[in-house]
Formats: sequence, structure tokens, C-alpha cells
Amino acid sequence: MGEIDRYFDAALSLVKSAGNLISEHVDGCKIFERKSCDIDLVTEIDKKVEETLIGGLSKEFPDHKFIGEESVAGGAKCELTDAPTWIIDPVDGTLNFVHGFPHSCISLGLAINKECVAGIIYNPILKQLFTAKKGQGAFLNDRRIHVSDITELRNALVAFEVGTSRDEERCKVVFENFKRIVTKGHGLRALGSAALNMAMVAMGGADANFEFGIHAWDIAAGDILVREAGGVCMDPSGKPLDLLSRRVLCASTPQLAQELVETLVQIYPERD
Ligand code: LIP
Repeated sequence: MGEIDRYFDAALSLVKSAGNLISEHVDGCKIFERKSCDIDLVTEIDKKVEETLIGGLSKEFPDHKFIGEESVAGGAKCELTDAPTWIIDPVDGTLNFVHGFPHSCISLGLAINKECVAGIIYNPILKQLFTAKKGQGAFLNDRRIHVSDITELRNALVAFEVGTSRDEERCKVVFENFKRIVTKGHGLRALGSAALNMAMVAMGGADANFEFGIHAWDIAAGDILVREAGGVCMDPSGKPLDLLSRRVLCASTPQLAQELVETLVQIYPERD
């Protein structure tokens, strides 16, 4: 068994047990605090899941590093080095979770030398377990998944999110992109979880996904998942993905990604 397999197996069992915290509270977790703005929420479950994952992984791998959504919210620095780093969103789709809309997941990526080499996206409510390891393919539960073969925007279903910022200038760009994709493509979808949107691209349910303003913890697991499913993941400008840039574009094919690069109005949020 390789090193990545060993790290992955330990993480998977922690993710599965932390998933129970989400599924057990899915009907009753309406108590939340606000973070950066009125619709950026955190619940006790977000905090408990993150503590469970960081606690378990640091016990197993004391020299590994962590970038966790809720730890960063508490003032910790977001630092990505070459060391093995677990990038954690304990509940991606917290707003969904608070409302009982069943698209919330744990998103856990492992980066080594700043490259995502393993990812787990687990929606315990709908029992969807997406996994990927470098060079070993992408899976939904135990079934191998692949991206679609769509190459043109006019045939594409595109996932996106508005994000949490309601800054007027930013919203103008979001709505312009909304208009461009709706006019040119088959349609737009927004599940309310960046990680699950990327998982949809990996399984061929959507053909592309883009978002401006996301964070490393929203996209780290999705990056390796989409690539292992045969898709491409990059910066929306067409440059290589930068996990801390708060920008992502993934697609089933390089041709579709390129068309989106040329179609989207770009936003450059402050880096993580
Ligand atoms: C949320 C995302 C959502 C995105 C928001 C936010 P959270 O994550 O998954 O898709 O639009 O900006 O990052 O806060 O629920 O973990």
C-alpha cells in the first residue's frame, strides 16, 4: 500500500463517522452564527466535524498540516506549503444544512507539494460518497465515474454559485455571467455546495462548473475528483488552478473549458 492510500484510508474512516453528525442533525440544526456576512453561516455541527477530522488526522499524522474553514474563520492563517496538507470544509453547503435542503457534504482534500492528490466529498444525507486518488480514478460509492464528452457550451449544463458576497459590483458580474451562460448553453444549476457542483461534473451530471469567491476548502477535493474522472480543472482565465486564488473553473473537456474562459467576465477576489 502506498503512502497516499494509507493517508486516504485513515481519512475515509474519519469522514464516514463525522458524516453521522450531519445526518443525525439534518432536521434540527437551525441554530447558526454569521461569519463574514449575513448569509455566510456556521453551526455547531460545522465546528464539531472539523474538530473530529483535525483531531483524528493529527493524531495519526502528527507532521501533517491543516487548512480548515472554521479554524481559519477563528483567525488562523491560511498557509499552503509543500508539506502534506489536509484542506477541510466540514460542511460545504451550510446554508442548505440550516434549511434542510439535502445537498451538504464534507469536503476533504489532501495536497502534497501544493498538488491535490486525494479527495473525499461525502454527502451523508443522500449517501453519496465521491472519492479520488491520484492515478487511481474517481468513484461514486464503489462505482467508477467519468465526466461527459460535451465540447460546446450550446450543449452544456453548467453549475455555478452566486457566492456569499452581495457587493454591488461583484453581483453585476455574477448576473452578467448568468445571462451569458443561460443565453448560450443548455442551462445553469446551483446546488448550494461548490464541492457537490464539482462532483456533478466528475460524474457527468453537469458539464462544467465555475465560481468566483470560493475558498481552497470548497474546491481541493473537487479538483482531484474532476481530474481523475477525466475532466479539466483550472483558473477561469485558462491558467493553472491556484488553490488560494478563490477562483475555479472545471469542465468535462478542454474545448468546453476554453469556450467558458472566453465567455466569462472575470472577477479577482482577495486571495485566501
Ligand atoms: C459555500 C459554498 C457555496 C459557495 C459559497 C460558500 P460553505 O460553502 O459551497 O457554493 O457559493 O461561497 O463557500 O460556507 O457552505 O462551506
